[in-house]
Amino acid sequence: MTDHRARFLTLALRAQALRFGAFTLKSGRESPYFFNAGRFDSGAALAEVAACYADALDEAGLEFDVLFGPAYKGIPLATALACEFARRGRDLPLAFNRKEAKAHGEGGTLIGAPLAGKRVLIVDDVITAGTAIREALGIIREVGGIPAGIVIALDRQERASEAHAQSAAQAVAEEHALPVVSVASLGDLLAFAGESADLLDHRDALLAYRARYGIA
Ligand code: OMP
Repeated sequence: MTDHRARFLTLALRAQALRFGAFTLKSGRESPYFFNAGRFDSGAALAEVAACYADALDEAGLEFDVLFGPAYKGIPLATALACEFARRGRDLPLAFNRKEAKAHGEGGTLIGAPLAGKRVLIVDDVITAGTAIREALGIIREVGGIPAGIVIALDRQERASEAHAQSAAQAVAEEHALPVVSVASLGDLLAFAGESADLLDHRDALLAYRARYGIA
């Protein structure tokens, strides 16, 4: 496992951003694990997670002009990533949206750098069925932005429905001809669980869940 994957999983477990038990997902599925990026709730944790995103992006070699963080969880992640790129000598414009349009002041739903004509990288937390990412693609295209790729912390590698053979991330990548980069995936978490005594107890539940909803 490459370094940023193991670093990210170690951090996520330490921050309790990755938890095990019984969780109902947005899709209605009952999952034995849940990733809550809201638990990266300190400057140090966000800086560390942003470095993992930046390393994953460097490895993938994606090209983009501006970062876009979808509300809400994408906002601190994209912001921290912009700070990490600046620390590495690359000052990138940053934008994000609000969920409800504002009728006064500057108005609208977009905040930050203009997206029109720019290659936009979406920075988000997790893909399960792909609904949140599709919404973000719609917002970017509406204002003339050019989606250039998607980076997420965790790819849960789930099929959007029984009828699909591909994972939701693969389907989004194919449908929109876009690269989807994840810092880590369910497969990485399983490999990691195989090496960690603390996670061994959860491994069977994760494997059963993957057998039911995951890609082959
Ligand atoms: P999709 O829109 O189905 O891809 O799911 C992504 C969204 O699900 C995230 O933005 C979260 O709101 C939520 N989610 C998590 O945050 N962590 C998980 O481990 C799983 C989900 C989920 O409900 O699928």
